[in-house]
Amino acid sequence: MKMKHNIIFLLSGLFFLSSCSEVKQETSQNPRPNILFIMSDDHAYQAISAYSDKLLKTPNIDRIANEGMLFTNACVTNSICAPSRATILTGKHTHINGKIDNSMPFDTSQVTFPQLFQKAGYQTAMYGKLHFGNNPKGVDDFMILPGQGRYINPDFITNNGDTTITGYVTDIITDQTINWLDKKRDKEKPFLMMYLHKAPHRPWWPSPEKFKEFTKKTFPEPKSLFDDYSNRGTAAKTAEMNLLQHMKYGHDSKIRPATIEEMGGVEPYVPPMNWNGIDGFTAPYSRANDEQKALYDPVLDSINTWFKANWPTMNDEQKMKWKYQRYMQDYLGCISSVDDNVGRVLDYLEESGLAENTIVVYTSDQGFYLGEHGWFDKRFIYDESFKTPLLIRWPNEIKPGTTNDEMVQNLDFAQTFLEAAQIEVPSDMQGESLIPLLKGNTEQWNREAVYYHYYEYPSIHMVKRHYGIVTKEFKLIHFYYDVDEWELYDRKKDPNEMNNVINDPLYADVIKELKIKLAELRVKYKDSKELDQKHLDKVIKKQ
Ligand code: SGN
Ligand code: CA
Repeated sequence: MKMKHNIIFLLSGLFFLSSCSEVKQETSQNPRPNILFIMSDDHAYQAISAYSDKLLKTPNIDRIANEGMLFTNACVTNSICAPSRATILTGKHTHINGKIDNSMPFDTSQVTFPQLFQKAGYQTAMYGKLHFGNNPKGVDDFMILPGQGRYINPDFITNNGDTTITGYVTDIITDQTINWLDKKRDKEKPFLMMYLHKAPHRPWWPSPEKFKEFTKKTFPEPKSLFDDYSNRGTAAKTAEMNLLQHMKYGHDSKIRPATIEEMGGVEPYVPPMNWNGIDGFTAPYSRANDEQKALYDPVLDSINTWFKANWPTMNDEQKMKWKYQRYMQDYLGCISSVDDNVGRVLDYLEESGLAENTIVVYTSDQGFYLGEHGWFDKRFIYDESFKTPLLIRWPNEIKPGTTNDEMVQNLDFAQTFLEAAQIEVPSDMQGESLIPLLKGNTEQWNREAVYYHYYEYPSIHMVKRHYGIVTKEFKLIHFYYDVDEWELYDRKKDPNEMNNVINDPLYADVIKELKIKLAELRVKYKDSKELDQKHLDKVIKKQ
C-alpha cells in the first residue's frame, strides 16, 4: 500500500515538474509585449467619455477602456507637469527624484525606466512633449518639443538636430509616431514608444477645423462654478486660478489686443497681458502662416465682434459664464484632435497586426479643473487635479470592458511596464506593479492609502505647498510654509469637496488615526520635515 502511494506521489511529482517546465518554456517563447504609452498634458478625466460624456465624446480613447480596463481612482503624487513625468520615469516620489516642481533641474544620472528597456533589448522612442529641461535618456530615437512646445507649426529637438514642422502639433506628433512604428523601428525587437501630446495644455489653441466646430457648441456648467470657497481653508481662497479673476481675455479667451485697445481696456484684467514682450494672444497666433490665419480669422472675428458688442453691459456672473464657455470650446477642441489622432494610432496597430501583443496605456500628467470650484489649472490634492485618467488595453491579459477602483498612482507605471516586459525592477523604486490588477487578481493588492506632496509655491497660480494622505473614504491635507492649516474631506459624503470638516468633533478619531497613518507614509516614502525645509531653502535662495 505504502509503495503504491509513493509511486502515485512520484508520478504526480513528475507530472507537476513537467507541467512547470512547459509553463517556463511557454513564457520564454512568449514574445515580450510592446508598450505604447500615450500621455496628454492636462487632460481632465471629466473630458473623456469613458468617465463621463457630459462634455464631449472621445470614442477612440474610450476604445482602450472598452477593450481593456478603466481605472476610476488613478491619481498622481504631485499634480504638475515635470514632477509627474519624473515620477513616471523613475518610479519614485518627487522628493526622492528631486524634480519637485517645474523649475528644479532633473538629475540625469538617475535611472529611468526606458534605459532599462533599452538595455533589455527593446527598441525605444519618445515623441512629443517631455518638458524636462534635458533630452531623454534610454531612447534610441526621440523628437521632443522644446519646453512647453507650440500648437502651431511647432519646433522639435531630435537626435539629428532641431527642426520646425508646418501643421498642428497633435497631428504632427501622431504622423511622426506612426512613421516610427511603420518605417523606422527594428521590427525584430519589441518596442517601447512614448507618444506624448502637448494638448490640451494652456494656452488652448485648437486646430482651425476644431476651432470652427467647437465655438458653435455650448457646454453644461459644473455645479461649483460660482464657488465662494466658504468652508475651505486659506489655500483655496488665495489660489490664482479662478476663471473670472485670473483667466486672461487675450491669452485665454482670444480677444485680440486691437479689440481690447479699441474698448479702452477690459476688467478684470487690463489690456493685453505681457508675455515675453509679446501679448499672450499674438505670441501663439503669430506662428500661423497666411493660409492658417485665413482659417482662424473668421472664427476670431466673430468672437471679437460679439465680445465688443456685449461685454460692456455684462455683469460678473455673465462674464464668468462666457469665460467658461470660451474655455471649454478651446480646451475640448484640443482634446477632440487628441482623440482623432489616438484613433489613427489604434487603427495602425490593428492594420499592422501589432494590436494583439501591444499594451496600450492612455493617461495624462495630471488632472485639471474644468470650472469646478470656479477654477482652471491643477496643483491641488482636490480630486479634479489629484486624479488622472488611466485606461489600459492588453489583449488576452485584461478582460475587455473592466473597471478598477483601486487607488493606483503614476508612481506605479514604471514597475508595471518593467514587470510586463519581464525586466528586473530596481529595488529602490517606490511604486507597485499593477499587473495583478490588470489580470484581475485583486486579492494580491492591499494598498489602502496614497501619499501626495505639492511644492511649487510661491509661483504662478499661487497654490500653497501641501502634502496629504488619501484613502477611499477620506482626504487629510496639511498646507504649510506661510500657513499651517489642516483640512479633512469626507470623500463619500462630500465627493465635491465643498466642506472641510477638520474642526467637526465627529471626525476627531478619524483625524487622529489619519495623522498617524500620514506620518507612517512619510516614513515609508522617506519624506520628512527636514526634506520639506531643504526644498524650501532652495526656493528661498533662488529668490
Ligand atoms: C504655464 C501656464 C500655466 C501652467 C504652467 C504649468 N501658463 O505657465 O497656466 O500652470 O504652465 O503647466 S501659459 O502661459 O502657458 O498659459 S505644466 O503643465 O507645465 O505644469
Ligand atoms: Ca501638465
